[in-house]
Amino acid sequence: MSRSNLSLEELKKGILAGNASFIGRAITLVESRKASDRSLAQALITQLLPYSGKSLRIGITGSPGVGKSTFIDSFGAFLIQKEKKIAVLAIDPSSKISGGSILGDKTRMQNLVGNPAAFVRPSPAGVELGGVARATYESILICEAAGFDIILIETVGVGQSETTVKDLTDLLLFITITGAGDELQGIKRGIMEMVDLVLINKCDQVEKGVLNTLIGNLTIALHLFPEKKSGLAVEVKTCSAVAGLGLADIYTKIDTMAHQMKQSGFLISNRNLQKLGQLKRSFEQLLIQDYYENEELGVKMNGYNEAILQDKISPLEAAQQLFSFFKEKNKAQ
Ligand SMILES: Nc1nc2c(ncn2[C@@H]2O[C@H](COP(=O)(O)OP(=O)(O)O)[C@@H](O)[C@H]2O)c(=O)[nH]1
Ligand SMILES: [Mg+2]
Repeated sequence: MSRSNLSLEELKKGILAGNASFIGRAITLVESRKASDRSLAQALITQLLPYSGKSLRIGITGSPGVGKSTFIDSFGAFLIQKEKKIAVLAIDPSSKISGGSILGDKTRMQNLVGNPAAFVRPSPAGVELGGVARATYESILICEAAGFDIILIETVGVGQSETTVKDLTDLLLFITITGAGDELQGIKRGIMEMVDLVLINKCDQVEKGVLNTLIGNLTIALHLFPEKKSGLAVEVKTCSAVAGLGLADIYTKIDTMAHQMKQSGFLISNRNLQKLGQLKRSFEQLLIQDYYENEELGVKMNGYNEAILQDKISPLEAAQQLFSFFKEKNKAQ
């Protein structure tokens, strides 16, 4: 059965029944940039919206190699033991360059791959971050309609991807290890401000004293920031994804945080803000796309290059002229 001969109704039924193959196809559909796929994808998402929203969405970030995928695998297995259904998605704008990272991640998730209570989906390769963000959001909705209780979204600590995952999730976990220097780097890159829980992984291979120093430094770093909008304090926990240490404590913490966020109304208000932010971002993206698909405008833009380089016109003035031209053109259509 190819995707094209699946009707919207069949796809929806398959997803609501939690059928992994249908969920996979639906995600492939929302990842597609073909105009015909987009309209089908949008119709599907609209149909699924009433069934969405019930999961806890957790983002997981940290530098490459700290053990994010391994943690997701062992924590996911732990959650499955607690009768939870787990979906794993990835936001990886660098996959275009690193190529093998997607496969690498899947091989680190042996507890989850093939487990009926789990669904693992690597990020689309060769798609720019804006496209990955949209596809990930729609994939979250699909997984929620399919009945997954917890959605874990892995992202590499590269550029904008952390902000993107923050905008798509209820809780952001930051994984670090001793010797990574994340106490300072994390502050510089603005991550410490965004995170809800910090995990020090690989504690199986670290001396207690070294671990305590890092916990102390991270705690000091976290205190530099004002209270979070959620009202929850950011804690530092330790774990070993490989040895399965610390998972129960982390689960209790996350469960408590989720409960508190629901009680206070923060979970809903935060998601509402995220939805409205997405409207704005999606609209901006369509505008930009429209612009770049306009050949005439591209030619006109290039026409300014020489004049700008020779300081005959300022880049800002040229932009203004291009924008006026763009607006006139759209009016004429
Ligand atoms: N000793 C130890 N090694 C770990 C632990 N977690 C992950 N690793 C190893 O760290 C490496 C990178 O892990 P991976 O999950 O791919 O990291 P990611 O890039 O953050 O997703 C792998 O070789 C893992 O086996 C841990 O808790 N203890
Ligand atoms: Mg990984």
